[in-house]
Amino acid sequence: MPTSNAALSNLGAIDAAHHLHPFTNMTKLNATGTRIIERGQGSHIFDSKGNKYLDAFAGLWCVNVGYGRKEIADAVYRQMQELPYYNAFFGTTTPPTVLLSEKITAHAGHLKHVFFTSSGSEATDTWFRMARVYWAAKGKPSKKQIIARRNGYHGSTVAGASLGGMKHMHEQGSLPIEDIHHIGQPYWYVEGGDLSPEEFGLKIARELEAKLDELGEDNVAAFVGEPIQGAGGVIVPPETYWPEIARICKERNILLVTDEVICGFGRLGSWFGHQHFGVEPDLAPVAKGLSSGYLPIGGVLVSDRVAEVIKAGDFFHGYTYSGHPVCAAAALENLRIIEEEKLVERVRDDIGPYFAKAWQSLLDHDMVGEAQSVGLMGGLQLALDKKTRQRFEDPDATGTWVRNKCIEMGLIMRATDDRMLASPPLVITHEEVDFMVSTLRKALDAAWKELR
Ligand code: PXG
Repeated sequence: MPTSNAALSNLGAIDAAHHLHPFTNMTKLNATGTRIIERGQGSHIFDSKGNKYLDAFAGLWCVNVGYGRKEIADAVYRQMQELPYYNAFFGTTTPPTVLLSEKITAHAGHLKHVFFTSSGSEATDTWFRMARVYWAAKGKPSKKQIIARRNGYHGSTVAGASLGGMKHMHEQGSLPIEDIHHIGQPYWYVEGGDLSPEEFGLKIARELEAKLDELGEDNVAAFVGEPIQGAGGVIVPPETYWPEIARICKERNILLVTDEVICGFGRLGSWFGHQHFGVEPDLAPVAKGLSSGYLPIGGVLVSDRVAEVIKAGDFFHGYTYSGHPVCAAAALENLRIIEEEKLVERVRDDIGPYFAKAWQSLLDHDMVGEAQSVGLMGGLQLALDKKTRQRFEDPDATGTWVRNKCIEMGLIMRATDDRMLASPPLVITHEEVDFMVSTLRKALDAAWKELR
C-alpha cells in the first residue's frame, strides 16, 4: 500500500477530517473516535489497537462464509487479470456473469431469471421500476402504487428510503415520494396488545386488504416486505402472517415482493427467506450474502410471469456495473463455498438449532422479554418488566448501552432501539455461539444493575 507509516498511524485523525460515514452523527463520532478494523478471519475481526472481536453481525448482515476466504480472493485476482470489466448492455456479457445467473437461480425455485445490480438499494430501484413496467405492458398503467410497511428497510436511495418505513429517513428530504404507502408491521411484542401472536399476525396482514380497498387494487402494483425485518429489529412475524399476505396478493392481483437482501443465501436455514415461510414472490431483491460482502453485487430474482413481459420489450434500466465480471466471480466462488460446505443445511440442521437454544436460554434474564430467531438471525427484546411487556423509557439508549458493553467485551452486535440483533457468519462454531451468548448475558447483567 503506497501509504506512509505516518499516515497509517494517523488514520483516526484523517478519518475525522475527511470521511463522512453513512448513518452517522459525525460530531458525536469524532468526539469518541472511530474504530479502525484492519483484518478478519473466520468469525473474528481485529482492530488497529490489536483488539479481537467475535463479529456476531457478519459485517453488516453479509459476511456469510466468514472472513479470510482465500478462494474468493484468488477467483477475483484471476478475473481481474483476465477481464476486469465489461458491460452487459449492447448485446454482450461475460462468462462469470452468465454462470452466476445459472447458479443463483438454481436455488430459487420458480424465480428463474435475474437482473444484476451492485447493491440492495439498486435492487430495490430495479424491482420498483420493473413492477410498474410489468403492469403497463399488461395494459394496466394505473397499477403503479406500492404498499410497504412501517419500520421496514429497503435501502437508502430515494426509492429505497421511500419504501422503507423509517420515520427518521423520511424526515430528511421530503420522503416518501408519491404513490408509496405504508401499513403496519408484524411486531407482536410491542404492538400486539391482548391478541395472541397468531391473531395479531392475521390482523396486521389484513391491513393490506384494507389498504387495497382504500386505494383500489387497479391502482396498486405490488406489496413489499422483508421475510424477517432486519434493520427494523429482527422482528420474526407470527406464523399466520406471510400466508395471509400471499393470499391477499394473489386474490387481489398485485405482485408480491420479498426483500431477500438479508434473509437470502442461508441466513434462515433456507436459500431464501420466502422458502422458509412457504410463499412464492414474483420478485425478490438480493445482495449482501450473494458475495458475502467480498465485493458489491446484488440483483433482482424474477419469476417467469414477470420475466416473460420484461423480455417481450425494452426495459430501459441498468447500471454500468450490472453483472460486473469481477463481482460476479466473487459471488460465484462464494456460492460454490456455500454449496460445497453445505452451509444452508448447516444452519438448518446444526448451528441454527444450537443458536436458537442458546438464544432462548437468555429468556430467564429479568431484562429479556422475548428471544426470537430463525436460523442464524436473532432478535432479543429488552424489557423493564417482562410480565407486562413494559419497555425502558429510552429504548434506543438502552439498546445502545448493552451493545457498547458487548463491544467492550469483544463482541460485535447491533441494537435497534431495545432489541439486540445477532446475524453471525454461517460458519460460526458452537464455542463461538457460547461466547456470544455468555458475553451478552454479562452485558445484560451490567445493564440491569445500571439502568433499572
Ligand atoms: N433491503 C434490505 C432488507 C436491507 O437490509 C437493503 C435492502 C439495501 O442494501 P444496500 O446494499 O444498498 O445497503 C438492505 C441493507 C443496519 C443496516 O443498520 C442494514 C442495511 C444497510 C445498512 C445498515 O441494520 N441493510
